[in-house]
Amino acid sequence: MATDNQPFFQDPPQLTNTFEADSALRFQLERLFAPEQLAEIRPQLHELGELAAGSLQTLAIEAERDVPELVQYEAWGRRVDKVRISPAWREIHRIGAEQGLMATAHEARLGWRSRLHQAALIHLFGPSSAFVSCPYAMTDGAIAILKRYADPELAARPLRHLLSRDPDQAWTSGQWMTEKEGGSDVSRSTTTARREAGVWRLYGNKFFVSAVTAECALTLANAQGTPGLSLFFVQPWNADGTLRHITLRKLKEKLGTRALPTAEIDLQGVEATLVGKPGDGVRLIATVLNLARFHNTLAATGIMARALQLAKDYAGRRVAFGRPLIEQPLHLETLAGLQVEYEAGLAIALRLAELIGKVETRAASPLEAGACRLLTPVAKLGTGKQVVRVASEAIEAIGGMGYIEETGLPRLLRDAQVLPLWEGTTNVLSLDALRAIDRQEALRPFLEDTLMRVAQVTTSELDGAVKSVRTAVQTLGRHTESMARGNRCDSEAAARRFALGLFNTYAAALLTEAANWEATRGQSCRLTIAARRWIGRGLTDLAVPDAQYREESRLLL
Ligand code: UCC
Repeated sequence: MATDNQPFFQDPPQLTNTFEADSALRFQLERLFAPEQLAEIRPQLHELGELAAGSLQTLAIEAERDVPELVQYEAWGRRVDKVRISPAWREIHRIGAEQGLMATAHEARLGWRSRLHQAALIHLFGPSSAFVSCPYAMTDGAIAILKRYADPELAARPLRHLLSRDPDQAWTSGQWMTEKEGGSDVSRSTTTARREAGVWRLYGNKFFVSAVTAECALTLANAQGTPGLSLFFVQPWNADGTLRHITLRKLKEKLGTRALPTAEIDLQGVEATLVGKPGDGVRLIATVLNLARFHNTLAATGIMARALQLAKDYAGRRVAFGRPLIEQPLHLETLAGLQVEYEAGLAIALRLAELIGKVETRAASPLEAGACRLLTPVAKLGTGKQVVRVASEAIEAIGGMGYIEETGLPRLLRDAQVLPLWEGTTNVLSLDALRAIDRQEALRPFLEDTLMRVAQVTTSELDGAVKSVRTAVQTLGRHTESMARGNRCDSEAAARRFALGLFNTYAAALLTEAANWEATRGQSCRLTIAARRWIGRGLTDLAVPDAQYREESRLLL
């Protein structure tokens, strides 16, 4: 309170070690790792949490202030197409390499749990990385593709760089997929690959090159003489920072991710190497898409954690109507609701990490492999929606000052908004869930895995939760059967509700499983509360917009 001599200044929200402040993350890791494994990785998680609250965050703020600049012509009139990048952005890359954000997953020192380890690192790194996390998302996919499908001799050098923990050696990879004609419908791509003097050369335009400064990229093109799109590997940059047979049309002005140099480029004969079989490009790039969607999920959980950390900290510092916000009943309930959202999203993200790790190390059962295929779009679309809600509510929880840049909250909301659309919008992902069900028969394993999460629950306080999960699984199963008998338009029109039903139900099963683990160890009942509240909101809303309903929708519009 202000006195005559001392004016009032509000304490701003403070960031402290983001790992130690994240009780949800620490709880889940304790549950999912063997104690000796957790003891091994804990010091690194602590260190990254410290960096994320300190010097890494300072670099991210600097990178956002000093945004990338396209230098199209040099002083003497020559076209150079260079991208000037902030030193802070480069430094964040160096920290990413030193932390082994890619190497951790692919060296697989902890077997399939290495993906979990990596997930925790990306979750902590993301919100203080000025979206350097984006090139890492694409790099992860490129590594997987090069390992699996490229000629080993060709792949050896890029893989060495992409996996390097040495910041002077480390590369990242881009993924150039979107064209003017095709963002979601990639089959409309017009880029061509021509065979010239024994090498492939690419011609066309790529409209959303998310991180143009990456040292290499995977891209799709129509290869001469082959139907369908083919996958190519490109190294676009010369050592002097100029582009090889590529011109840079512009850097995009985006709502968020402002430090990230996203470009439109013209391919004018850049040399490329075919990866895999000609015409197999879309099927191959699905591996990259799926890993990028996993990273998108972690970007969402990272931002949710950060927004909540700031909102909770502030609620303890800000006094209104005679007491701190955290003691105001409605404010408390609002924050608790956001915490439940976050706990659910995090549980799903970490389960996806487990499943991906198992599939990659061939430790997955067929059931787990099927569940992984369907959980990937479901996790991405569900957390993509959550993060915008949570970031927006966190701003509101801080009030007018939450709307002010210095608190760091506006950047979180801007950045959050890319997550429901990057690498597939909510609707595209909902249709991918249908694709996984139709083509890979992924529903049965997904639902069985959901039931298995609650099969071992022994705590009687969780009986209601278990029952709700089982009922929701039955409802989802019945819905799918009736959709299979109905017409395609109906199931597509209902796909988003259905996918969100899968998300809600799977999250409920995971929270219940975790609550049981917590209860059997005699710990607090935090997760029981989270599971009950998550389920209390309702798990499925599967009303099918049939032909008449859609006609009414047309009238509405
Ligand atoms: O544009 C973008 C930038 C936005 C803003 C960027 C700002 C920068 C900030 C970044 C911050 C991080 S993002 C790009 C958005 N576009 C996409 O994500 C693409 C969305 N479209 C899809 O996901 C489509 O479903 C396609 C392209 C994957 C497939 O479409 P098609 O042409 O209909 O293909 P098909 O016939 O359905 O699938 C071809 C094959 C099939 O294999 P088979 O024939 O063996 O069954 C499919 O089963 O690929 C298989 N397949 C998959 N397999 C398709 N998708 C998958 C999958 N997800 N997993 C496994």
